Parts: sequence; C-alpha cells; structure tokens
Amino acid sequence: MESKKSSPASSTPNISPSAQGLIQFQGFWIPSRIAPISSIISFQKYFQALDEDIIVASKPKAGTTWLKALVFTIVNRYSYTLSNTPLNSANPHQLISHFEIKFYKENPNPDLSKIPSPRLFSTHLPYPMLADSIKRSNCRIVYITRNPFDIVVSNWHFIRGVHNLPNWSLEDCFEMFCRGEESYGPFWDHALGYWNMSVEKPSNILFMRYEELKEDPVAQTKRLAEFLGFPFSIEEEKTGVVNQIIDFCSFNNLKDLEVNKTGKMPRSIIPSNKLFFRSGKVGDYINYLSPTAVERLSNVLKEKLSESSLTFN
Ligand code: PAP
Repeated sequence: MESKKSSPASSTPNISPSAQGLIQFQGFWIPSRIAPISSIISFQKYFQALDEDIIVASKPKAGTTWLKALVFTIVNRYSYTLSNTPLNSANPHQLISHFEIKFYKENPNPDLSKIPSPRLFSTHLPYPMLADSIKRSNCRIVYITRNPFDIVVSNWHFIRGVHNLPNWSLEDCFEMFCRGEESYGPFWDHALGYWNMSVEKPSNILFMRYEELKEDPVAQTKRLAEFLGFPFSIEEEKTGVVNQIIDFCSFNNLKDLEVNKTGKMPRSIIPSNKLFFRSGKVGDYINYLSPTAVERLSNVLKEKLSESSLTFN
C-alpha cells in the first residue's frame, strides 16, 4: 500500500499483534494491556444488567468520546446545567466507564448496585461477547460506528501514542486492519453483530453513525434522546436546548476544556486525554490513504458484508 502522508521511510514496518498486546479471544482481537482477558471473563460471569441500564458500545475511534458526552448530557440535563456539568472537569470516559477497561479490571466482581439509575456503562466488546444478562434484559445499547477508512487513520495515530510506537508504519497498521487484526477487530464482525441486533430489537439497540451525527446533529441528537427515554420537550426544542447540548459536546468545545488539553485519567495507560481529540473530521483519511488502499479495503468490506444489508461508503 502506498500511503500519502505516512511515517518516515526508516519506520518499523511490521509490528506483530502481540507488540500491541493483541490477543485473539472468542473470535476477536482484544488489546489485552488495556482490556485484560480476565476482566472480560469476570464481566461475562458477574455483570447483572438492569432494564434501566444504558450502554454505549463502539469500536475504538468510531466516536465513543463524543457519544458519551452526548449521552451523559442528555440523561443528566435536569441535574446539571452546561456550566456545572462534570464534563467541564472530567473526560467523558471517566463519566461513562468501560466494563472491561475499568470496572472489571479494577475488581473482578465490583458492587455496581449503588450507581444511581439509569446506570451508564460503556464497552468496546462486540455483541457476542456481552454478558448474557445484558442480552436477556431490556436495557438500552447505543452503538456508534464510523467509516473504517477514518477509523484506521485515527487508530494509527492513537496506538502510536499509547504504545509508544512512533515509527509504526501506516502501511502495517492498514494491512493488519484488512486482516481483522486490530483492537476489537475484525471491524466488519464487530459492526455486524450490533447491526443485526439493532434490526432484531430496535427498541433495545440503536445503531448510529459518526458521519450522520456530523451531518445532521439536531436530528441525530433528538433520535438519541428519544431512544434513551429522555426525549426533548417542545419547550426545550423552542428554547434551543438541543443546540446548546450539541455545541457543548462539539469537538472544538470538548477539545479546548483544560481537562482534555492537559488532563490524564487516573490509573489509565492512556498518557493524555488529548489523544482522544485529534482532528474530528469526516474523510480525513484522504490525506493518508492512497486510492489503491481505499479500493483494497472497500473490496474486503464488500466481501465480508456481502450477505448483509449493512454498508459503508
Ligand atoms: P476511543 O474509542 O478511544 O474513545 P473515539 O472517541 O471513539 O476513541 O474516537 C476518537 C475520534 O473521535 C478521533 O477522531 P480523529 O482521530 O479522526 O480526529 C477524535 O478526534 C474524534 N472525536 C472526539 N471527540 C469528538 C467530538 N466531540 N466530535 C467529533 N469527533 C470527536
């Protein structure tokens, strides 16, 4: 693959999955330094879902941080104003934490019963790996996905920062992605699991796309609020509450908050919160991937999704 703006010629061309701590488990590649297999097993064994629970699900780099900010703000808008919301001093990942990266990593069987309802959780795990209690319950799952070309580029920047692999080549990252060897990959199996369930159980699983949220934030934010069971009233719409929430959760606003410019989450291996905010654009991949590479991944997707109604542009 030729990349347009790739790493230097002296780059480390091949980084094995294990150099990033990737381990294949239950059919997916798990970044085990961030999400230990033991924490996934504990989550599957012990987590007891409640019908009121809300779970933000995604593959890394699909728009998780943005979606968490929106979900937290929508659900808590009667408790906090935008000037005193905890989002002003905490990264969205601290307010909606991952099962496998936080709760079950810190304690194999944490007491989650004291968390006020609705409990807000998140996960990067694919649908088949969720605890059975989630699948049996009536809880709500919001899944966000994004065009995989932007995900590859975003992930390449992120992984180099997190694992201190400054010379890892985009070519190698891209090839691994096409083989499905990337965090929580294969991408297509991850998206398909949630897509199929969103078709089967639309009142329990909402399937969102980063690009649609960018293109029509008002319609998508209203759709999200309705799904979560916290719809906007006519009065709120009239007084501009929807737009205020969208502006607060926008890339530029969140990126410029001190906590996201200079902060770091306690006990996290992510060295800085600013790694969650890079360019925040749709189609940035065009500056990195050659037309040949784009065609190659498009063909992989076409083949992998050939029996599904799910498509990516
Ligand atoms: P994570 O899964 O590691 O939390 P995630 O939040 O899903 O990452 O994705 C980060 C991407 O979302 C980054 O994209 P980029 O590398 O292409 O720039 C990041 O910039 C973007 N992002 C973060 N917050 C927002 C936001 N509020 N609005 C739009 N994009 C955002």
